[in-house]
Amino acid sequence: MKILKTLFSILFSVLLIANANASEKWDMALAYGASNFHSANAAEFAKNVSEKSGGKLTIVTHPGGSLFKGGEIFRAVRTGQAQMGERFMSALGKVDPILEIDSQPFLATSYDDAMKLYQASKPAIIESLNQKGLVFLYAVPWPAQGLYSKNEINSVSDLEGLKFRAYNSATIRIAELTGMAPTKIEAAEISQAFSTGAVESMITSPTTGKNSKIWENGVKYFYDIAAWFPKNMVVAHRGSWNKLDADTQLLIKREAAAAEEKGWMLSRVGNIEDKKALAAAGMVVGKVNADLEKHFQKVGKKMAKEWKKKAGKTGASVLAAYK
Ligand code: PCA
Repeated sequence: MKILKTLFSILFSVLLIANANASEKWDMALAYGASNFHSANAAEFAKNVSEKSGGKLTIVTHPGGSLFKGGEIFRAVRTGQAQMGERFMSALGKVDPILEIDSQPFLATSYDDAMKLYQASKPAIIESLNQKGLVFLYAVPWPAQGLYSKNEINSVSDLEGLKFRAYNSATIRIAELTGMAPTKIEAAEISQAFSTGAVESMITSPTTGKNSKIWENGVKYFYDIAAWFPKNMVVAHRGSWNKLDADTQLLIKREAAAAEEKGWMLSRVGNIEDKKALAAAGMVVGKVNADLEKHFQKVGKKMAKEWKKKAGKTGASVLAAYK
């Protein structure tokens, strides 16, 4: 009897351990608020994977920078502190210039071109991330980027000297070439930066302006420049990925493809609806005038040259594939 009891208890422990190995819990770090469409889409992706994995994998999303802030997520996933995360791709230009291709002004100015650029750059992006121990899963663009300002902007001289919130090297460069004073600030800190007067202008989507209720901080004007559609990407830590069985990996890939398709659709909707929301909140929503358009085109040309130099052979072949 005693032997039998011991045998049972050993068997029970073995089963417990096996079960623990079979069920993984992953943390997915998200920088943007839960109601942002990227975060909502990621939450749905995580839920679908968790439900369909048959208890083998549960992905828990942490929106609003609650696990890691936007600026920390890439490193956190690289080191496996988070098994999965979403990061604004073009903020990683210093890691690899190919990651900032989608923030080059006037390279892709419509969703169709943004998709073409994405397809042309995807193999190089996947390869670059692979070398850094990351598995690329999906990428979704923000709506077209526009200029926000506390004051009316009718000429380049209205922009000169303005304190400008930047989100990557490209927006810092635009500011420099325009005579503005840039500071890099994550989306989560936008409201505070405007309300304290640390900044008075920025370029971002109507979505991010809406999400940060930018009109409550004295920002009255939105000018639709629509010169690029920067993307968020979702990546996984390769070491964690390798621990999953082939079925679960396939499930994640399938759900990632579905999330990507849905995300692009949500972005298109936001590109129209979120501008309406800014106007409904009392903001003046319009286009930049011809003079400003010409200025930004000029800035774009200069930046294109600079980026080509930085991005070398890989950049050149991606541009060739795009065109
Ligand atoms: N919103 C993010 C990135 C691009 C966008 O539209 C931000 O402003 O940080």
